[in-house]
Amino acid sequence: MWKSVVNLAAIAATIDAAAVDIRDDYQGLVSSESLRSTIKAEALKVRAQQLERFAYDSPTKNRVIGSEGHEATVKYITDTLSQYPDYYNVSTQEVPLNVGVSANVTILGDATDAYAVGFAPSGSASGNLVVIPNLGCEESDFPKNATGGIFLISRGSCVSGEKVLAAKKAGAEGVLIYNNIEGNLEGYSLQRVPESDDDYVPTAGISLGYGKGLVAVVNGGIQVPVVMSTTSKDIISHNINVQTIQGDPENVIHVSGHSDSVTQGPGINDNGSGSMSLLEIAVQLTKFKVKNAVRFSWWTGEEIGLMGAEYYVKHLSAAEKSKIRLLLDFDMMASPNYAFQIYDGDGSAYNLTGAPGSAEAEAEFTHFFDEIAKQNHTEIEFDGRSDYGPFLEAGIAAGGIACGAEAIKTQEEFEMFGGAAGLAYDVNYHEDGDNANNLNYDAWIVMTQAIAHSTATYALSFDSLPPKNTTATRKRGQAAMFQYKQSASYLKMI
Ligand SMILES: *[C@@H]1O[C@H](CO)[C@@H](O)[C@H](O)[C@H]1NC(C)=O
Ligand SMILES: *[C@@H]1O[C@H](CO)[C@@H](O)[C@H](O)[C@H]1NC(C)=O
Ligand SMILES: *[C@@H]1O[C@H](CO)[C@@H](O)[C@H](O)[C@H]1NC(C)=O
Ligand SMILES: *[C@@H]1O[C@H](CO)[C@@H](O)[C@H](O)[C@H]1NC(C)=O
Ligand SMILES: *[C@@H]1O[C@H](CO)[C@@H](O)[C@H](O)[C@H]1NC(C)=O
Ligand SMILES: *[C@@H]1O[C@H](CO)[C@@H](O)[C@H](O)[C@H]1NC(C)=O
Ligand SMILES: CC(=O)N[C@H]1CO[C@H](CO)[C@@H](O)[C@@H]1O
Repeated sequence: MWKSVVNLAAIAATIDAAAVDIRDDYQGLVSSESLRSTIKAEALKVRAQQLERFAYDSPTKNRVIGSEGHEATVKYITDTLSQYPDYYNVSTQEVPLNVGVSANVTILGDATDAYAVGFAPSGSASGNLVVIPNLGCEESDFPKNATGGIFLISRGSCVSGEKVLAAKKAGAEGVLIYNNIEGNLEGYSLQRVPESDDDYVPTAGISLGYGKGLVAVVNGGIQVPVVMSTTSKDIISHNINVQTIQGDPENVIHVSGHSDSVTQGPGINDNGSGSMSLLEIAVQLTKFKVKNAVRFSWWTGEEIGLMGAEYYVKHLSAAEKSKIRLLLDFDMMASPNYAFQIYDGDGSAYNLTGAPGSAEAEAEFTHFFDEIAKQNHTEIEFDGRSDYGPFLEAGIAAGGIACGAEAIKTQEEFEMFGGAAGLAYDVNYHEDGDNANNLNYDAWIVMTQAIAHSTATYALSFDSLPPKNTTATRKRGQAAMFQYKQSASYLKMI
């Protein structure tokens, strides 16, 4: 709350410099304890419910990129922080994206249920079906002598975009991707190859059952003619970047989450919880002075392949990259069957490390859980699976925490955190049940306190991090990304 002032004109002259000093609840220089004390479960709940309304008010009932629910989310965050013009510089960055609209596929003369794959262009293709063995991740899976045709490939093991690029190279006119688990591919966010230009052929998705049936028919020696047309559209989506006007802009603590959901549900834990933790912390931070500049970002297009973060990092100059001392990324913060997981930035658990500073970030979160929250914690692979991936690859130190997605809680974790062993951390992961009622608010408040702790700690000082060193870190990030691409968690995402 701002103090009401009698003489607005008189105060206006000085308000710029003194703005933060006249808040009723202004509390001076930030500290971990003071910022943590401003975090209230009730406020988080209100924000989660707000996001859920955006999703449910949207015709598509989600907050996927290009939807009204996502646009409303972006507007809500920017409007909220634009209320502090003396404290934050709020800007949005246009991110051009391609999303699937519709696909019509006729097989053996019959129209079939098929879904447009967002990364592929609008277009038509026809030809006989060519079954690609294995999973189409190796060049050797593809025929050397194909002259056109619609290639049928199973989802799985590598990014769908890689398969389609390889198919095109091998002469495909179009591609049908069938699911590798039960069900059709409606609402899946099959991923493009990061950084590649959109040079794909028309691609549509079909169900596992239908795909397997077609494999059997073609392998039985029957020619299967396919006629397909797909529509996708270019949209402009937005990253939100907000930076404190105070604080040293040459030494930035960068705190981020993502603003979009998948198609299947409102996306309140994944990953509305992380983005609302950030928003609440950004609002509360306005009560305090900082020494280092604090930047908050909400990325778009995470769910279709880290598009927003990738775009952001790609457009950062070397000088801008070197200002970011540490990137902290927060995604699912309120999983119902949670575990407190810290990114293994020192590689002690999974043998993957990031730029110098990543190990220290892990140690800071460990300190928080051990000494402040007095909670158990585990480590998760520092594999680039979320928006910190592009930063890792660019040699920027990174860290973060998570509460668990679709993986199963072990007996040992059950003993550490309670909940249920043998069940997913979040049974609603990427489903319509991922709403405000299914959040674990106890976990969420601890996680948000952890974000507040790290934000305040680095807003005060980077003394605990190694000095800036912009050389020779990129390799490590790239090694991590390479290893990541063979990891089980990656295989589930594509
Ligand atoms: C605010 O941010 C924009 C975009 O990053 C930048 O161009 C501009 O210079 C910033 N303004 C201030 C006052 O820092
Ligand atoms: C294409 O190559 C495969 C093996 O490489 C061969 O079995 C097949 O007969 C060839 N097809 C044509 C049309 O040449
Ligand atoms: C698919 O068919 C529907 C109904 O005929 C039509 O409205 C839509 O534009 C078609 N889409 C494509 C990609 O051809
Ligand atoms: C860790 O990874 C490095 C390089 O990727 C490898 O040389 C080393 O053997 C690994 N260590 C363990 C314990 O797996
Ligand atoms: C931490 O885990 C141990 C089991 O490994 C359990 O006995 C203890 O109660 C847990 N502590 C908290 C604070 O949950
Ligand atoms: C920067 O890092 C590289 C590799 O980790 C190291 O060889 C080099 O000595 C470091 N430079 C400075 C100034 O610390
Ligand atoms: C696609 C997806 O699941 N997005 C992210 C949601 O949050 C989890 C946990 O942090 C990430 O692992 C996911 O990548």
